[in-house]
Amino acid sequence: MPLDAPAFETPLHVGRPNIGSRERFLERVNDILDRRWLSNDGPLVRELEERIAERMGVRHCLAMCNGTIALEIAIRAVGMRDEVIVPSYTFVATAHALHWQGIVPVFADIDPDTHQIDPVAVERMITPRTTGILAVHLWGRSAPAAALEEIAERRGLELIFDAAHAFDCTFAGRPVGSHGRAEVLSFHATKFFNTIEGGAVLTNDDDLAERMRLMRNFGFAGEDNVIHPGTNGKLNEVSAAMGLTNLEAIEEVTATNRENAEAYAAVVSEVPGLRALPFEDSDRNNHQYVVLEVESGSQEVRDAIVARLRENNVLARKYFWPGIHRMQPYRDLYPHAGLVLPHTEDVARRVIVMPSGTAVTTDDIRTIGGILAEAMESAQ
Ligand code: T4K
Repeated sequence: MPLDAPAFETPLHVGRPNIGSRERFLERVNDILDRRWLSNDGPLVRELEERIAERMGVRHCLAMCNGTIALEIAIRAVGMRDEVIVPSYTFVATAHALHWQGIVPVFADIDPDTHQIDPVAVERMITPRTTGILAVHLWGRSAPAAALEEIAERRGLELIFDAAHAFDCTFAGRPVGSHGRAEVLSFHATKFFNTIEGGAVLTNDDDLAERMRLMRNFGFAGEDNVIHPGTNGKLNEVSAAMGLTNLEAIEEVTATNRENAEAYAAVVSEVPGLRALPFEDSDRNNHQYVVLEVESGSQEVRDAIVARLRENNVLARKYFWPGIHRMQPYRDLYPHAGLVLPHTEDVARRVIVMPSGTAVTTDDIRTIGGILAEAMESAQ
């Protein structure tokens, strides 16, 4: 092999889809074609909703066409308006969902150790216009739910969670679905569990569930009877077929992810200056996101490592750099936001998210460990 050949011939991606049995998926698609029922509250969507609600121990699971629309519907359904507090260190969809609903996202800083929104910072950002908090269980790790619930209760604010990364997770014994008024999942192709595109809102609130059920189907309460303003948030049957098939494989995916996370932690422990974000052992986690940090916080070193990985076809990502507050639609709204978001800025500079999932093996990770060690040495 020539010296400059990449370590991997085929690229290793972050977010390579985890896919269950091809045969079961195709069987289900055949059934869909026979039934000629492709969307609008189809039988597979209903089955998927029931299975997810049962697994998460929640009264209602409302499947949606994607996580972003699910967020928008939840935000509207709980009555958020004016200003809502949200982390800047998350995927841009979290803030876009508010902005798209005419709400001003007000960014609160994070805890640098956990990367989760900091309740003290949340409290600091509350103004007379604040109507709610949209927290994120980033990386499938727990947002400080109990502290946020206490603030929301005391200050009379709505609280919902973006749980896009947290499918099948349990935090301090509480499954996702039980925090705040509602929790929103993404089933995008890149997620631990996917329906190609898709998402859901989980809630134990019957009235809220009913409102969201109307909202996702144009407000229809039966043929010719529209009783609520609504949009099209429906999941289709082929996506539900993918979901049901992938649901049958999630124990396997979790086991693989966990093995990969442990393999990364082991190789990274041999590389001075790098660390892996740990998991809480008391929580059930899907281990989908393997998050490394450059301890010095040097963006140059982080970028050099990512570049070296990519030369070797290891397509690591700088999620969620540079922070939403530095992205064009929000930068102009908050030119000085960086001053109140020091930990967001610091963490965004140091993080590298590594490829994992069922397309990556522990042998691959050993090879990646070698690349990381060499890249770190030459970057310093
Ligand atoms: N809230 C949070 C906290 C989120 O992370 C997200 C989505 C949302 C809300 C919104 O949920 P959705 O509306 O998406 O359901 C990707 C995903 O598109 C996005 O869903 C996800 N978060 C985000 C973390 O990652 P990009 O812009 O990084 O996508 P892209 O095209 O660069 O692909 C990511 C990687 O996945 C690449 O390495 C390629 C690989 N990939 C992707 C697809 C679609 C594959 O290997 N196969 C595929 O089929 O946003």
